[in-house]
Amino acid sequence: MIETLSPTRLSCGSRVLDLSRPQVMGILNVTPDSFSDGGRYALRDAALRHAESMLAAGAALVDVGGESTRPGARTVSPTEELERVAPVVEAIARELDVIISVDTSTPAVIREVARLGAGLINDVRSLRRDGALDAAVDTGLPVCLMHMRGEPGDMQDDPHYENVTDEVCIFLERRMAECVAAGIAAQRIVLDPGFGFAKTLEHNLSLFRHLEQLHRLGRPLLVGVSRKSMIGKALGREVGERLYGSLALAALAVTKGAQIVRVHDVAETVDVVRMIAAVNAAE
Ligand code: 8Y4
Repeated sequence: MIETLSPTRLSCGSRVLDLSRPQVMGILNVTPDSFSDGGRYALRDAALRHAESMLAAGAALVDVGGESTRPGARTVSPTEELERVAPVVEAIARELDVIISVDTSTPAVIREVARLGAGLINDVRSLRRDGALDAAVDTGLPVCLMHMRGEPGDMQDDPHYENVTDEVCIFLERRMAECVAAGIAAQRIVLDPGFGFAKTLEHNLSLFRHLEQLHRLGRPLLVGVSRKSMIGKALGREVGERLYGSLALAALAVTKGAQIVRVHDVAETVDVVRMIAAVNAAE
């Protein structure tokens, strides 16, 4: 069994995340595409119902995101991002007993969702946008720092690494030190190698194989691989056909000591994670 030195509890605003067993973060998309003609509250209500079903399926966190990180995705103004995310965060905080993670890089969004009851800031840009670090410091919330190079729009343009695992480790160690220097206690930090962000299939597979090395940084690890193109490429599967590949990687991530897995298919992943925890609890 992988032994990690990471603490077993993460304080997330008014709630505590128990990391003595692996936890599932459910992905909640709040991009309005399919709700544009459903009236003012259709998006919020659909998101609330989705969050409720993920909570019932065993998710400890839901990750709310209002800005697409897909290559080529349209950029969203801070106002538009806030208009998408804030009502959803407010509704979930009011209605459900779940930790709300918000996938954002935007200072105004960080500050407002903290006020509305978010429990974790999940920033794929590791708080490198102007003002984001100060905003995160002020919230007092934990943050997930993720490895990425460049921006979502250009990150897949021919990425190169000498040793991807070493370089991801060095990046996360440096970024963690910068965040600590700015006033985010190390105990508030979760780390993420950023699968699919500025990495080829070979980079993603090698990074996954050596995932244990990231435990040297002494912080809980979050892994997000659900339905990603590394599964599509390795197996030759379209996005709708990646459940089994996603579950295999969730099982492997947890076996390698990842404390949080970020997934679309919560019920299926919760069974995988609970089964592994049951075996690991045996004599
Ligand atoms: C199909 C479905 C294909 C989803 C690709 C995707 C991560 C993350 C994302 C991650 C953390 C995504 C916001 C990309 N990935 N946050 N966010 N870690 N912490 N793509 O790996 O899900 S968005």
